[in-house]
Amino acid sequence: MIKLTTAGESHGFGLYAIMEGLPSNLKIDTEEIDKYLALRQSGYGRGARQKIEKDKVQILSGMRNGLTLGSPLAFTIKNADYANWEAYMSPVSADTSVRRLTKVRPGHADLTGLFKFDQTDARNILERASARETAVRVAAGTVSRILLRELGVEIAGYVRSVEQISDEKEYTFEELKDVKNYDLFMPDAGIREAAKKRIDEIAAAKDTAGGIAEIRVKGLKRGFGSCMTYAEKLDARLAGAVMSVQAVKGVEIGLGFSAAKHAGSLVHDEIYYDDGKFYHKTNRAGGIEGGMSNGEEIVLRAAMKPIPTLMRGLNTVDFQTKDACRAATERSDVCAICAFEVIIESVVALTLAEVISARLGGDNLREWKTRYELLP
Ligand code: EPS
Repeated sequence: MIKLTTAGESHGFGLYAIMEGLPSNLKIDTEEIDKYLALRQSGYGRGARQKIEKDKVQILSGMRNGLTLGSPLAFTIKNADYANWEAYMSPVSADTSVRRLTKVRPGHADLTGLFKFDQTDARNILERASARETAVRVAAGTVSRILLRELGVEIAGYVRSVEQISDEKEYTFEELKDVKNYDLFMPDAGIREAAKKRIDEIAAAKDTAGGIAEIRVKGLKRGFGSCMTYAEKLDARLAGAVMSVQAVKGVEIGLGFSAAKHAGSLVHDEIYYDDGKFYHKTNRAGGIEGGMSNGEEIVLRAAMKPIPTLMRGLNTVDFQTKDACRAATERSDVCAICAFEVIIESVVALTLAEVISARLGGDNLREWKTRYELLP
């Protein structure tokens, strides 16, 4: 079964991952991984740290001459910023008296983490809580994406809203294919420019913005996930995985929250039969019924809260002196919604790869493909 473990601090030596359960003979193009790593660093509204980091994956084991071996795939992404931080972050000899963070930031893990891990310097909390960790999940997600593609399953996504600037149109999967060519992943030029203007205004006010990303999965056969045990339900798996991404405050599948506002006749997808096939004319369920994929496109939306490090600071209390103060800031992204979109796509891809591996259980790619093709 596919399983991912990650490690690494934001200003430590690097980020690490071990991905178990991949089939052998999967061709992995590291350039494709680097492409998604670059996309994760792109987007209107990102901050100065991204000028320092140029993320590249380095595969350390589990692969030979571009093909997986079936052994754990280990890989790393270096933190270029470590060169500036080694004196304070070295695992063996660091000066922990400087770069301390005690002006705990509302909305971050800082304050609760200090109590939970019995620390006095929130640096020891934020380094791991940081969304820098998502780089390695994007790498694992891209490996998963490559695996899914072998089965004919494809993933796309876009930014549906930035703060209150929202695109309520419904796009086809094909219409979303080029959206990542824009500096803000919104398909509609007018809405995109309005959102960028809003990001500029928010930056000028030294504030931050969140938004909503929508992810689509096309080509997944029916029956992934299970109605038989709650832990196996596909929607539960996806929602849990998406919620594990830093800054997520909400997940919707299909109509999501708006399903609660309509009568059943406007919410459920009626079933038809023609030409030897069962089908729906609508996809309000977002491709999942009874905790299982139903063969329609999976439609998932995730809401990102505004990044909690504000350049103008928020009111807080210094953990050490107990004096009221403004929260710590060094630098911050204003809006990381494009990064967020890439991360959510990656997490969805990884979760689907896990769920598919649980059902198919093959050791090599040929087995995976043969078993998948046999499914109705
Ligand atoms: C982050 C704070 C910023 C972001 C970082 C996540 O880093 P720094 O504190 O070094 O300025 O740039 O994100 C990344 C480095 C990344 O690659 O996404 C945070 O506090 O979560």
